[in-house]
Amino acid sequence: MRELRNSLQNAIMKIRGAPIVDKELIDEFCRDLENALLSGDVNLDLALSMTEKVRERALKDQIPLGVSRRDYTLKVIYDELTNLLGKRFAPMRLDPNELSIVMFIGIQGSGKTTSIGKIANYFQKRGYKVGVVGGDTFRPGALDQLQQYLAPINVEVYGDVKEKKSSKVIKKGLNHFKEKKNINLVLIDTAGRHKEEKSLLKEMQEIAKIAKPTEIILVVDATIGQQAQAQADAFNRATPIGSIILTKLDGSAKGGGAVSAVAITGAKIRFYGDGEKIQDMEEFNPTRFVGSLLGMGDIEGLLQSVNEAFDEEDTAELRDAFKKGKLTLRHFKIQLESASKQSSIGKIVSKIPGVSALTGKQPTLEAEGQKNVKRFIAICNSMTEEELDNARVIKGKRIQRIAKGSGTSPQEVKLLLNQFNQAVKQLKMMRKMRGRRGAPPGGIPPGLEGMFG
Ligand SMILES: Nc1nc2c(ncn2[C@@H]2O[C@H](COP(=O)(O)OP(=O)(O)O)[C@@H](O)[C@H]2O)c(=O)[nH]1
Ligand SMILES: [Mg+2]
Repeated sequence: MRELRNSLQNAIMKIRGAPIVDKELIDEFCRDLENALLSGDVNLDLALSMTEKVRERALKDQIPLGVSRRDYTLKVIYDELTNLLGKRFAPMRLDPNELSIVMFIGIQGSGKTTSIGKIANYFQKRGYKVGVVGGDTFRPGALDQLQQYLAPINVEVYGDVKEKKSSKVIKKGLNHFKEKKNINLVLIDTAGRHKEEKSLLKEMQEIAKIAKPTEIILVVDATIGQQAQAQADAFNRATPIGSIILTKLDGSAKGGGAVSAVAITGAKIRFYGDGEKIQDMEEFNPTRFVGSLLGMGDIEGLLQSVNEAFDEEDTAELRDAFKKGKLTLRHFKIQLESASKQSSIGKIVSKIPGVSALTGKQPTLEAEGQKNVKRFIAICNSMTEEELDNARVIKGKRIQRIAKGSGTSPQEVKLLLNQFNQAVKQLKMMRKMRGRRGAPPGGIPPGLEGMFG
């Protein structure tokens, strides 16, 4: 995973660091992205179609007002990677008031025993009383390994070295913990002397008959890359109560292949292992997983600001105004209102020069900025329809009246008008600079992008 992470992050750095995000840069980025995915063992078709989608969306989507093409492109990459690696977050939910029985299957060496320790630790931390049944009677030393691994967290392991039949040990172990009343989660380790899916599923059915598990977890070694798909697919079709743990995502160059391959089968990936220690397991949350893959710690903030901009109903109207070069105070008011709704006003509003001057430029002055925004909205609200449509009629007495009506000062009204006039000028200049070159269909006219950061 490290290589995939590094190459993705390198590609993204180019976008983050570039002064202008244009078609050329997006093309270059998409080539890098494709290479990164392919060297991360992601299936060829998946990698190609994902890259194509990123290119399409980054170039042709309507970019919401107030969002830069850079941020929007980053969001698109993020969206499409999340799609690729599994949209669904399927946390494991057990009923603490009932006895839950979770059975682990998987081929030998896939990481069952290790994962049992990790799951035991995970649920113990969440208040569960956990017991483990050592059902691997095949491998010598299997019980020892289990006991040693779980000793530090004080989880009892039931086993019987003299009993050679796995089903018998499991039956006895379950009875043992059922009698102990205080246990509410039993994890069952199994042997995995299989080479292929068929015998794996057969064993699953046999033990399931005895144990009647709440959930069956297939443990898959991610270093097998795309081959994980066949296992996950067969398993996913065989049992409705099945989920998956992917192991060894720490070391493997093929981790991306395994995750994407399992994701397309629609199987629920619950956790992934990223180390040998008992703490080395994470919930598989595609959103967070992709965030860490892209090294975008601030991804939540970025998504939020883009989504907030998307929510803005008046975006289309504003976009139209910019396109036609006809900005009115009405648009200014819409922008102020949207600014007042946004959480990090400094960050967002500062992208629009005319408005940012009104709200205070420094993000640290957020509270101050919010107050100012409210005053300027009040000013707009005290204007007549005619004034909102045509700012030029606002002079002398009218300024006095608006100030009075809004509980502000004539200076503030003038400040608002000044900023508005400057924004209009800026808009005209930008349009002139771009000449008559057309705007992309539906998008922000290229010359105006500077207004949005
Ligand atoms: N690096 C790494 N090693 C792991 C992980 N999970 C399991 N292993 C190692 O893989 C080997 C096989 O694991 P084990 O739990 O015994 O597999 P089992 O045969 O399915 O029970 C052991 O050496 C584990 O330490 C993981 O997430 N990361
Ligand atoms: Mg084992």
